[in-house]
Amino acid sequence: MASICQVDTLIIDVPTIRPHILAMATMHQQSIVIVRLRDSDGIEGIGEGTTIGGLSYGEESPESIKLAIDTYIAPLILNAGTVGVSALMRRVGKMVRGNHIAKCAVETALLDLAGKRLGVPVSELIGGGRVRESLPVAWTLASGDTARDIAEAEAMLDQRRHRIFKLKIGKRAVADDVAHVGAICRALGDRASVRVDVNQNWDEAQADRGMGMLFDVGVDLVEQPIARDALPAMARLSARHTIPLMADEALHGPRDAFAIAATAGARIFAVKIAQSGGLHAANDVARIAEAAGIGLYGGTMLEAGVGTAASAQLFATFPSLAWGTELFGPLLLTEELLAEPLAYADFELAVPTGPGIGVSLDEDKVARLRRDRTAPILH
Ligand code: MUC
Ligand code: MG
Repeated sequence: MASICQVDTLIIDVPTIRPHILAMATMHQQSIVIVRLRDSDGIEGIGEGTTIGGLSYGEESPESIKLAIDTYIAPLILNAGTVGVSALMRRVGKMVRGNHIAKCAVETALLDLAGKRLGVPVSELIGGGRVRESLPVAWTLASGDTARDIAEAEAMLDQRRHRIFKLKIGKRAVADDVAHVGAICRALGDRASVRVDVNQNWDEAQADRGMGMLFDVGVDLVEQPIARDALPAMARLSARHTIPLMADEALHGPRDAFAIAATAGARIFAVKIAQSGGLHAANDVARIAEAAGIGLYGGTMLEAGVGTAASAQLFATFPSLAWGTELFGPLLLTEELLAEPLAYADFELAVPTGPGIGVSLDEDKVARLRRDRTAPILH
């Protein structure tokens, strides 16, 4: 039986197409951790672990993701068989606490390899199998400027690329944020769905006021308005407001999903493979949501092509995906890292159909952009 005989990791820094302004950080670049596995038959599996804004979004950084894999996870999977990915990741989970993004990157690479060996896409290896071939994709307006955001949204509508827009707020006073969002809602009218993400930056009183005002200007949902561990306050806000609250940072896998569902803390879950700790854990989050009558949204950590393809493989198995996805990460970057870019058309992303996660890296790009390269590339 084939076994894993090589585990490599590398970090790639790619500038964003414009500054991406979130409540806790302004991104000028994205740092992508790539994992490559090779088995004893020479077959490769690839995975990605990516976070947002260094350590400002969560407890893992690009550097800690790489270190956790190199030092602690790689020795646990070296010489393991190439099938039984779920059982292998359970063993890893017993030896490595937390580090969900690192685990997701490794699990993705294991699933990619398993899918290639079996000749099937990863969507056939998880959940109940693939039920959709394309996914609606939102775009985030986060330039910090109302007129520029409206122009960006109009361009996306013209190109038929996005008709769902997520606005990053929470940095300015509540009334200023609502004025910004209201102007965008008025400009787009019923041509688009407008949502907001506060990235935990309000307290309960601000959230109460903000959610009421955002409902009045026509916003469709409010993502993570308050701190991720403020579950009683999330439940009070969900009970008080018609506008649905979507959990994001509060959701670090099935246990959080169960706690939020049990306390009616959110009406929508942003399911993220990285934050959940891998595709299987994210699938469990989705199953809990379904059982509780909570709507599903396919979230992102602004991954590049590998992580985005892996997320798409999982979201393609969700029977219901009422709120669409935000799998636009590669489009925010100035460099395409895939040999064949993902296909976005008619407001949707086509789920790759090839074996594994269905994408491969542009090796020249990776060699040129990897952080640890020692020699300049000669053109
Ligand atoms: C987040 O908090 O949801 C997703 C889209 C985006 O622009 O930022 C991310 C992070
Ligand atoms: Mg969010």
